[in-house]
Amino acid sequence: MNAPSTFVDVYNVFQDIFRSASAIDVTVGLATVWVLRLAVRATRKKSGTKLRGPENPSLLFGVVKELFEKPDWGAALEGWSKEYGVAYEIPTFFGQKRVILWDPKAAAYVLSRDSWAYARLPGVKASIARRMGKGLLWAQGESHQRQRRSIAPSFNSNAIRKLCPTIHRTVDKLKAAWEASIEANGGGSVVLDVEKWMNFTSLDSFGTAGFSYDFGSLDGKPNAMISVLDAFAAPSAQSVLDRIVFLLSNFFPIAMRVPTKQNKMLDNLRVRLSEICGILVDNATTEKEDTSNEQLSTIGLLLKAEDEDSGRCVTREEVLAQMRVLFIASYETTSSSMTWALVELARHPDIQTKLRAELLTFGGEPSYDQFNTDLPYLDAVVQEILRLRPAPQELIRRADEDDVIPLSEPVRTKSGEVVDSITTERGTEIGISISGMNRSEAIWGPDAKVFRPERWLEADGVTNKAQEVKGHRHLLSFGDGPRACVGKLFAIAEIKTVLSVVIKNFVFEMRDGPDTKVEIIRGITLRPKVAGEDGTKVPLRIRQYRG
Ligand code: HEM
Ligand SMILES: *[C@@H]1O[C@H](CO)[C@@H](O)[C@H](O)[C@H]1NC(C)=O
Ligand SMILES: *[C@@H]1O[C@H](CO)[C@@H](O)[C@H](O)[C@H]1NC(C)=O
Ligand SMILES: CC(=O)N[C@H]1CO[C@H](CO)[C@@H](O)[C@@H]1O
Repeated sequence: MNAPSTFVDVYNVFQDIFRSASAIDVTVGLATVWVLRLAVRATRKKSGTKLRGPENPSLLFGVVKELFEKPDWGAALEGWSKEYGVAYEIPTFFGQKRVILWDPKAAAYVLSRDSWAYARLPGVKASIARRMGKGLLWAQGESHQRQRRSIAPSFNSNAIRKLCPTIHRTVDKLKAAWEASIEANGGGSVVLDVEKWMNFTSLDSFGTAGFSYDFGSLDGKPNAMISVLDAFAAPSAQSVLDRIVFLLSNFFPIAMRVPTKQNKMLDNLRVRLSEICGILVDNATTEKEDTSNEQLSTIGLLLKAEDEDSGRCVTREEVLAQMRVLFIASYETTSSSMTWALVELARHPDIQTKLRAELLTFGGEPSYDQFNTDLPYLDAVVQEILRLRPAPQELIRRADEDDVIPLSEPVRTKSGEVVDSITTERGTEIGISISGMNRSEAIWGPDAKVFRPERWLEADGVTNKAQEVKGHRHLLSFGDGPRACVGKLFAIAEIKTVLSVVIKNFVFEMRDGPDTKVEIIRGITLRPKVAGEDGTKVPLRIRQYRG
């Protein structure tokens, strides 16, 4: 899930290089720039539709610097879409360009050809290989298709239906832990860092449901897995060499092979992650032999799929690579969505009360199917969180071949011609802003930026334009096409289980009242942070609901 942060990484690297005053750094920096320019010239696109877009304010940074300094990145992209139409070009580093698609039809088209005609940026791919190995997130074309076939059954609706009770048991532990905290604090209320608790819930429920392994974070057990996963996500101290290697890898992926300090650290984390996953595989192999156990977990299904695929055997290293991908891809995304959900509900007490009323009326512990049919307001709240607060911000691809991308409405090109499709050359970079399109006024109407779950329940709440967005129920939050999130049903089941248990049993308030300012921290995902907070990022006041 490294892709969304590429922009940010590259920009940070630049800033660091230029902030350091030493002559040697500046010299090395300039030499890098020169090499990169040569590389860019060699790959610069020559034909294809010339789209309009913002002027280039800086040869080095393009508009990236400007974008990065704005708190509201999506708004800038949305502004340009109003000015230049549903497809436009923005200048990025070293005079490179990226085509921004602000169009549901075009986005659906590109994502449907994902992994064949469109691929991740080479530097991103190299960095995924370094962090996780050559698993699903890295693979492309046939290899991707094969890996996807072996993983998908572990996450289809039948599998998730069986896993739901297990997820529930994990969430019961969260409830017990919060009750104990409130009790220990005198029984009234307690202020807790919900992000930390959502991290624990995310890891423990994926461990127990997917791998029959309880990491025990909710029981207060310190565990190596959390520290490895958090270390992967943490911005690390990089040497000048690290930064240069990272920049170069976007042009020459092979640069990622240089054994810099940062790369050695990533290798080390990957090894530690593999060790932990190895234990789970060994345990699951025993489980597989026990035929009386019909509730096979994810890893059980993964290993079983390997046996039935008569042509070929999946190696242990491939299974481990898959597990590394699954843990990294599931942990922070799910945790950040659940944290956002609690924050939005704390900021909107009326919506929280309405949701609680639905849950209380329903009564018991909903099954997978009841979640889908009997709790419409819960469903709407989750959809609205995914729309307004999607974990990954954007999908970036590079065309592997020349192509023609259809548009839902015509755009005017640089030369003034009006076209209803654009021609792109091999090598063209494409950006699809999930966080922008999900909140676009052109797509969702004038209240696009408001947290309003009701829109999902009203007959005309989802506008015609939004109906054109493919993806998961008109949202791009899980991507779309052959590369769309494989774990989306799991993620939704988990978010719904957490909300159904905690909203029924507790009341959430912003510690300093409903008007508390919430900021967005950009990392691998976009996470909330209460303005002015340092350590504890999202403190919420939690008290027991007593009717
Ligand atoms: C709310 C939570 C989640 C969100 C918003 C989310 C979002 C996404 C998105 C947007 C992609 C496409 C990335 C790209 O094309 O570059 C993706 C891919 C992926 N997700 Fe998720 N995800 C979530 C939870 C999960 C969970 C729980 C799992 C684990 C089971 C998971 C496993 C994956 C995997 C393996 C891929 C790569 C699929 C492929 O390349 O074929 N995700 N996710
Ligand atoms: C939760 O997990 C994310 C991702 O690993 C990490 O960056 C963050 O610091 C964690 N938050 C807390 C409060 O531990
Ligand atoms: C291995 O699996 C068994 C159940 O199959 C479980 O009781 C045990 O805790 C697991 N041990 C480890 C180290 O995963
Ligand atoms: C979480 C997130 O990325 N939300 C963004 C959705 O898009 C709007 C702009 O349209 C941003 O302001 C939000 O930050």
